[in-house]
Amino acid sequence: NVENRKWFDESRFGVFIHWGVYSVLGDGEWVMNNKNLGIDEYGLLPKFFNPIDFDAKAWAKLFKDAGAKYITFTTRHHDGFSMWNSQGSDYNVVKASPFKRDIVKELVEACRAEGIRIMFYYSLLDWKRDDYAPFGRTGKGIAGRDADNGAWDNYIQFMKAQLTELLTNYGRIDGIWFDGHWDKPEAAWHYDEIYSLIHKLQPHCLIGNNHHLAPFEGEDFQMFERDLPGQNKTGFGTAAKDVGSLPKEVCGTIAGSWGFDIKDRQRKSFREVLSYLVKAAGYGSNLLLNVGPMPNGEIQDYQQERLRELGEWLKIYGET
Ligand code: FUL
Repeated sequence: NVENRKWFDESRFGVFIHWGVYSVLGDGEWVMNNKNLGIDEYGLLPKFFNPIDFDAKAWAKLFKDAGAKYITFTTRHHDGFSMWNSQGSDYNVVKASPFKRDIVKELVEACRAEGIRIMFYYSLLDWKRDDYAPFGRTGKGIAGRDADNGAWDNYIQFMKAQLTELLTNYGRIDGIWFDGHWDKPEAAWHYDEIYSLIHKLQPHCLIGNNHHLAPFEGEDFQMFERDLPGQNKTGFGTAAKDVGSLPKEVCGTIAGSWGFDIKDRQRKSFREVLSYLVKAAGYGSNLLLNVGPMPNGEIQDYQQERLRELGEWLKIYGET
């Protein structure tokens, strides 16, 4: 629906937030797979996730000052840990961490109070659940999963139940940002059912999917990972032939990695992030610029600075 997409098409700037129990290790959000941590080993991380300095209002204020029109928050990344009080899985921040607070709820409320729209990142791929078997392209080295106990229908039902929670319990949500498609063949995902469920629950809710292909039926915007539309320089991008006519969104990071990485040796300068924003806009695309908050709940100073600098720039040059 073109009307529903209008705000997005005009937004130009959003903040991406990668935050989860992986942040505790300070080695990026793929650490479970990259270091082949077993289910029991990785399963200790929620016990250490206690972000006492998390202040949703301060984040929302920062995003507002940055000139962001929306945020996209990792409600559940590939590690399968839910950052809200999920009924569908006890492996969540309220039930499995000492923090016991519903982070999605706090963030949604704080951003909404600042007039910032909310989108939810949601991973299709799951490195933890047994019903996700047979394993896809990733996660094969993760010990402790029961490869014989796949129950795909069950997994799809589980995703539907979680999406229903996210789109029922948190008020108006403006988009779902799917990721992890590439782990399984397209037919596995039952997109027809999942997309229609989303639009049934919240008709205006936009759907995007990070599959690096032409948009599929039912999607509302097309995303380009770490690349400008059609420039597949990083291998995460999309070939020019696959650039469609939907509203566009380029996503990139301020740091080198998405989730908190303590080494963090690829900090982008203001000139770099600004040129990213301007180039994306030149393609008629939004920039979704990522921060990777630390396990204590703080966003690193230099990432805050980049956001504030962009906000200052947008205040002067952002209006058309
Ligand atoms: C990718 C994911 O695998 C990364 O961890 C990150 O979330 C990026 C935005 O999308 O496909």
